[in-house]
Amino acid sequence: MTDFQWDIRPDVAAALAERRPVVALESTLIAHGLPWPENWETARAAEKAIRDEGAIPATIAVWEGRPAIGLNEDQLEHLARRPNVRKASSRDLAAAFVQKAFAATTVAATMLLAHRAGLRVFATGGIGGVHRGYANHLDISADLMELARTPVAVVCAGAKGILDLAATLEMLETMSVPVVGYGTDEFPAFLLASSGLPVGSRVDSPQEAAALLDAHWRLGGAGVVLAQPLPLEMALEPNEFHTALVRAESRATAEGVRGPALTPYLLARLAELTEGRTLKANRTLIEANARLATRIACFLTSGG
Ligand code: PSU
Ligand code: MN
Repeated sequence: MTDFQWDIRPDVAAALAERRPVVALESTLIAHGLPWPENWETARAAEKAIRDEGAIPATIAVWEGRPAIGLNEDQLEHLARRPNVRKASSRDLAAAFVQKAFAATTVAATMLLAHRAGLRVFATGGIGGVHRGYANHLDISADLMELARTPVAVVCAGAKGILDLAATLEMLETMSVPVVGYGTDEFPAFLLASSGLPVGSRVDSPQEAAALLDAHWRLGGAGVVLAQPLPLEMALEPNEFHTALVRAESRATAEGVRGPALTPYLLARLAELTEGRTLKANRTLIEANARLATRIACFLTSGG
């Protein structure tokens, strides 16, 4: 592969060698997206969902400077408990390797490492995107850039409501990233029932999703956003969510929170302001995405 040392968990390496399905999971949502102990519970629930559906989970991070493909139980707990873990997007990986750092990987960095290790399907909660107010302060997640260049399918519940979803979709269109609704014609809005924005295409089964991915990659295409809505009964009430979001945003502005710290900050404030409802919904949708990603990965490896 490359000349730095990889930590590929043995069961992941065996599955890859035998062409059995492996599903990638990110670590930023564990280290920065959710508080203890919900982060640890969510990480374990996602791994279990993947195993239950018949694949091997590989949570990806940087461990003492080594790209880790598949954390063990102790490592997962460590990552969930440890304060001050670095948040690494794609451009931060090289520094994390050289400085022997512990780093949690964002969607972008997870895609990059997953692809280099030979994984094609990745499950998470929501991708990063274009932040609200980008006209005043340009903040666009590198997740979008990585989707434009790296051939990995990201199974998610859309993008977080803390983002400008319309601008995020425009940018994905410009960069030729397919945005595929799973069982829906609308782009899922993460914790909310609907975004009112259309997706580029729709599939209704894991088999159809796998066929679409295969066709896209045969054409030399890169990343794909495969978005499924969270179960309706878990969705947050839009007014409640928006009131909480406006409050969280004005606190972020008042406290001068910007850049990579902004996403974790907003997510933490939203959890407080909704009395934990965002956390519960987050866990539910990550588990559901892990299941769907596994079903798709099974079709991809069986050549279907
Ligand atoms: N969505 C969540 N929780 C998270 C993230 C997304 O519900 O923690 C993380 C993902 O790792 C995503 C990152 O890749 O936030 C985007 O951060 P930024 O906007 O700084 O690129
Ligand atoms: Mn940013």
